[in-house]
Amino acid sequence: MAQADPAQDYATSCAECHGSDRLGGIGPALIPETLSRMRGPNLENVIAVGRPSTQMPAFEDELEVAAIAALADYLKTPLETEPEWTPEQIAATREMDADYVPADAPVFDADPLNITLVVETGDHHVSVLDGDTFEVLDRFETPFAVHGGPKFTPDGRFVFIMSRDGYVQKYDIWSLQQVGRVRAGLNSRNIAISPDGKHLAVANYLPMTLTLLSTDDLSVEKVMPVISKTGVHSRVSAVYQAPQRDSFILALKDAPEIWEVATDPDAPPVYEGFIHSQEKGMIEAIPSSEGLFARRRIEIAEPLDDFFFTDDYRHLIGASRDGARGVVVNLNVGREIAELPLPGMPHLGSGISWDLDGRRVMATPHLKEGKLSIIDTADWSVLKTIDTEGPGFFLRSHENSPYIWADVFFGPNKDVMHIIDQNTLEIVKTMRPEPGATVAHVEFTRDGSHALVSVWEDDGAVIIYDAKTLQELRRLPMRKPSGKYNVFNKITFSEGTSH
Ligand code: DHE
Repeated sequence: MAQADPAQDYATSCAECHGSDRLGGIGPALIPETLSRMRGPNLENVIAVGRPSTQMPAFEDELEVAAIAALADYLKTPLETEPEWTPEQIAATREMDADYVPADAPVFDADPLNITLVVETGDHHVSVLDGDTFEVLDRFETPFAVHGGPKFTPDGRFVFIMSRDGYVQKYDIWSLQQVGRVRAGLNSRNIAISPDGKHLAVANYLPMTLTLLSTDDLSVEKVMPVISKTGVHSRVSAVYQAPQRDSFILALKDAPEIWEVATDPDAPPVYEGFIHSQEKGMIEAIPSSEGLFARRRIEIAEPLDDFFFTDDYRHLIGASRDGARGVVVNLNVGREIAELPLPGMPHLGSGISWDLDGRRVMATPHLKEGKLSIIDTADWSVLKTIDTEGPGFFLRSHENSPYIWADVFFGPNKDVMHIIDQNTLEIVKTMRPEPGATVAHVEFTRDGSHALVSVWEDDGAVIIYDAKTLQELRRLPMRKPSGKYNVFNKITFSEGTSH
């Protein structure tokens, strides 16, 4: 039997759609950074039988089983050198839709602030739902494999959506039309919008950069290489908007630093570096350039990611590398101030906060253990640990709801949704709306009267619940719906949602 030659097979069968450099073309990038995240059918199976309802054909008639296995292994090998993705290359991918016409007013009767977007990962679309009638006003195609929350302009009119291959799509909710697209990175994590809605930051793994785009026309404003003070190049795990600070906060995957990037053109000097003086809390700072996109480094003991921020954005909790601790950083003084035990890999980015007996508390699920931790943000103690039927991924609540909705995402009970009373911290109901299916991620309508839950399967659905009685009202069929995002809850930074 002939020896398999995966590089040749790639060039013959894959390169035309996925790029000769494996960085994507009309098909997605085929690199380990993307493929290790691939869930569902495995890679060999996709090569053999293709992907239904996409342009990915089946290769089982052309390639032998051993050749398919060798090709799958080849795709999982890292690229030999880190590819460049310069501002010029980014700019060359920018496509603004010629037939886009900005509407003077919403082209529908629904409340534009009660629109909810549903990301349907089954066939890479977003459904635009009227949050009152649950009618689908539009269903548009997204780039392949959207990840993280779409980000809305402060007036709620435009939304930006990012794919793991680094594409950013701009969509006009009033006109129900795509405005344009650009590829801001080659493998990206998430996006954040500046408080004034003018700048969009894209956190990249490949290359190790932060791309800053103008939200107006998706043009490149700046590409910041991410290099630590000691010269370590780092991937950016995530970027977050810090509204009160008028900045972006960056989690660095490979370097013991947190970066703060100013989004206010009139920002006072932010600081290039810090020298800790002996006196507690005092810092000597070395000023860097002033204003827009000036960068400040906060040095920490080890890389942290998956941030939860307090409401005033003075503090963040990040997850430690060993997945056993939460580390609290005071962003004002720029140093770690506390640690708390959170074994089982806390998923702090899904954290939500509320008032409990006069205390400001937050809750976080854990990705490796079936429990939720409730934390007092005044003294950073763990108030309570709630046992659930398995590890969860997302939490949601709303100012007008007394309940926390907590999914179980992994394991045999992935069809479970727990309802927890915010005051007693007890599970008051455990639902199994679609036995055997993954049931996850909740979003509320603007007024908190309804909760929307995803049946995260290819022939899935969004289930609409009465958020008070917890009764199911309707099911909207959807293709593997994942996250759902209500415009009002997002632009007002509702305490019951992650940001
Ligand atoms: Fe996510 C948000 C990181 C795997 C679906 N995810 C986020 C955010 C981060 C993050 C930093 C916040 C960004 C934002 O919204 O701006 N996610 C990670 C990981 O590190 C992790 C564990 C591994 C990885 O593959 O990168 C991971 N995430 C997943 C999935 O496997 C999920 C379930 C399916 C998928 O789409 O890949 C998934 N992540 C989501 C969703 C959000 C998200 C739906 C937005 C939640 C929201 O309500 O805002």
